[in-house]
Amino acid sequence: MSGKFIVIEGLEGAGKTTAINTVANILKQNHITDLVYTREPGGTPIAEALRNLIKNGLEDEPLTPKAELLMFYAARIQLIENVIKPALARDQWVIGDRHDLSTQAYQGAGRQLDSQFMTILRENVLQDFRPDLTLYLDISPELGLKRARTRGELDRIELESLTFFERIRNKYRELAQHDSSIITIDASQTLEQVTLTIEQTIKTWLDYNANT
Ligand code: Z5A
Repeated sequence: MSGKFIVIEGLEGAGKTTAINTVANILKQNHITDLVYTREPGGTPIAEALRNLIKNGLEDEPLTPKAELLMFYAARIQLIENVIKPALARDQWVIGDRHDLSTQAYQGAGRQLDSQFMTILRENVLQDFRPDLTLYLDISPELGLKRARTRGELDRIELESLTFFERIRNKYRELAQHDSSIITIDASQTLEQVTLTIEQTIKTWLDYNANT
């Protein structure tokens, strides 16, 4: 099989880190060993600098929602052109911690940015570049934030209200329902159950792709 781009998505505390390791293990068991890991925002020097700005802000200057959106796309296109596309061209497999679905959910629904503006920006920046598969880890904001808080201090986005995260979750679910390349995983289950579900999902997907 040629290189593929698999993305893990979900609210904070959904268990993306564990899911990434599970996906990598299954791929390796299937002799797909040349893996590249990405995270968004980030993954190149410029994108990492943008990540720091997005997460922590700078001095007291308010970051406007539109500026935040543009920074996510600036970071994303640096990553796509300089890391993801070259890796796929070398037939490596890329496992991404978040991608554009996050922007649709967080900036589109969370920040409630104009959908026409978002579509135009996405089409112009990404053109037809899309992940081959996205695993969306579905969890309530209450449970996700509870898990995330065990790790310590919250960043600028994590300090948003519960209704902000509820809008994001609803958007994720809506987008997943209408896109067959997005598979929803119930992330409220125990770690063992989530791991098992992801293993089965990836195996089925690999079998399907090997036979088409
Ligand atoms: N953002 C955006 O707004 N727009 C965009 O376009 C993009 C991103 C790309 C990135 O922050 C922020 O940017 C994020 C979205 C926004 N902001 N928020 N809020 P980040 O990269 O620093 O954080 P994150 O992506 O949200 O990752 P995370 O907080 O590390 O979440 P996670 O990776 O899903 O969580 P985890 O570390 O795997 O799990 C959390 C804890 O729960 C950990 O102790 C686990 O052991 C535990 N856990 C995991 N699964 C389970 C189960 N099943 N049961 C019990 N305990 C579990």
